[in-house]
Amino acid sequence: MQYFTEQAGSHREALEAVRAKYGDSAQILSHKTVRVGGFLGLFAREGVEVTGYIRPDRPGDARSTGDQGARLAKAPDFEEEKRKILAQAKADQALQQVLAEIKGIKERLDDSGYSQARAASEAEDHETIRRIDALLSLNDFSESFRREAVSRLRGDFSLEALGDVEEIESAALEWVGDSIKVWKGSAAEAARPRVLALVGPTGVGKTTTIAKLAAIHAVGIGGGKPQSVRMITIDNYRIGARQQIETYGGIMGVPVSCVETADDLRKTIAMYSDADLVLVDTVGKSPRDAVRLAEMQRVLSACGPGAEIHLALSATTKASDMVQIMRQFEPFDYKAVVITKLDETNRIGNAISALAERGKPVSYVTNGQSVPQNIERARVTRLLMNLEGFRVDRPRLEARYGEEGEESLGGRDAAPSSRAPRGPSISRDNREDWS
Ligand SMILES: Nc1nc2c(ncn2[C@@H]2O[C@H](COP(=O)(O)OP(=O)(O)O)[C@@H](O)[C@H]2O)c(=O)[nH]1
Ligand SMILES: [Mg+2]
Repeated sequence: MQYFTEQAGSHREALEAVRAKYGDSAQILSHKTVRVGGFLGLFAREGVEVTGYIRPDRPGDARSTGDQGARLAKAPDFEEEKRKILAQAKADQALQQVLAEIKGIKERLDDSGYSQARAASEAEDHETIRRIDALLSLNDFSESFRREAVSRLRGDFSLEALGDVEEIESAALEWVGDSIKVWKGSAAEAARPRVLALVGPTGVGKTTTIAKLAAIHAVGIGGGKPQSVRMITIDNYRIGARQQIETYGGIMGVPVSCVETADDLRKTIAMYSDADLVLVDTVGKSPRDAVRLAEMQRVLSACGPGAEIHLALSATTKASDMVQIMRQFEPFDYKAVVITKLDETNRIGNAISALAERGKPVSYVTNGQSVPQNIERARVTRLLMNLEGFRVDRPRLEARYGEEGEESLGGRDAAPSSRAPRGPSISRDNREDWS
C-alpha cells in the first residue's frame, strides 16, 4: 500500500496537489493544520497537511501500480476488510491503528496462503494417509501427534503398501497403542501399608475414584483377597471435603480420617501401620493456584517416599489443557495418571497425546459415577477400543500388549458375573457388574 503526505497553504490547494500527483485513486485519510515553510522555525505560516493512500482498485489507472491490482485480484476480502478499518479511522492518530490493522490483515492473508499450501501438500498425500489423519483428528489427537503419524506413514510405506487400507489402519492403531504406557505398579505396592494418594484439579473425580478403590480392595473384587483399607482426606482449607468421603466410608465400613497438616498426616499414617492400603484423597485446587498447590504438596510429602501419587485427569479435558495440568502437578512427582470420565467421551486422543508428550503411564480409568463398578485397571486394548472410527482387532491387540485374559476391576466390558459383590454397594446404576 502506498501512502502520501501533502502540505499546502490551504485545504483546497493540498487536495489539488494530491489530485495532480495521484489522480482519482488518491484517498484522503486525515488533514490537520500545520506550520509550513519558513526557515529555522521562523517565517513559517499556517497551512494544511493531508495524508492518505492510493486506492489500488483500479488496475487500469496509470497511476496505480500494477502489482497492487494483481494482489487484490487474489485476495477479494482484502478491500472489504480495509474499508471497515478505514471507516473506523478518525483523524491523525487513527492512521497508526490503520497501519497496524492492515499489517494484521496482510499477515492473516499470508497465513491463509500458508495453510492453503499445507492443505495442497496434504492433498497430494495418498488417500489412506489422509484417512488416517482424519481418524486421528476425529479422535482429538494433538497436532504434533498427528504430524508425527503422517510423516511416519509417508516414510514407512510404499505406494503399494498404502493401498491396503486395513493393514495401514491396524499399523496406525498399533503406533497409538505403543505410545501408551501402562503403570505396572511399584515396589511401593509391596510395601505395607501401601499408600496411594490422588491429586488433581477440582471435580475430576478424585473422591469418587478413592471410594471405588477402597470398596474394591476392602471387598476383594477382581480376584484379590479382602484387604484392610483406610481412607484419609487432606482438607487443610476446611471446605468440607470430609463429608463426602465419610459417607462413602460409612457405607463401606472403611474408617476415614480427616487431616489438616503434614504432622497430622504423618501421625495418621503411622496409626494405620497395620492396614494393607491407605488411600489419601486431596482437595482439588485450581492448578493455577500455585501457592495452594505448593502447600498441598508439602502436606502430602508426609506420606513418605514410598507413597504412590497418582494424578487424576478427566478424559473430557482438552489436550493442551491436559499437558498444562500435567506440568503444573509435576512437583508432586506423580507416578501415573488416572483417566476419569471415560464414559463421557469417545475422543480420547487428547489424553493419549498428552500422556505420550509428558511420558507418563496410565494406571486406572474410570467410566461412570457408580461406586465401585466404574473403574478398571488401565489396559492399552481398552483405551484403543474407545477410539472412534478405527477397526479394532481385539485379540491381535491383546496379544500384542500381553493383555489376554487379564481381569479388569469392573466395567462395561465385563460380562455379567455370578460373583456378585458380597460387600456393600452404593451404586446408583446397577446395569454394570463386577468382573
Ligand atoms: N461420568 C462420570 N462422572 C464421574 C466419574 N468419576 C466421578 N464422576 C463425577 O464427577 C463429579 C465430581 O466427582 P468428585 O469425586 O467429587 O471429584 P473431586 O473434586 O475430584 O473429588 C461427581 O458428580 C462424580 O459423580 C466418572 O468416571 N464418570
Ligand atoms: Mg473431592
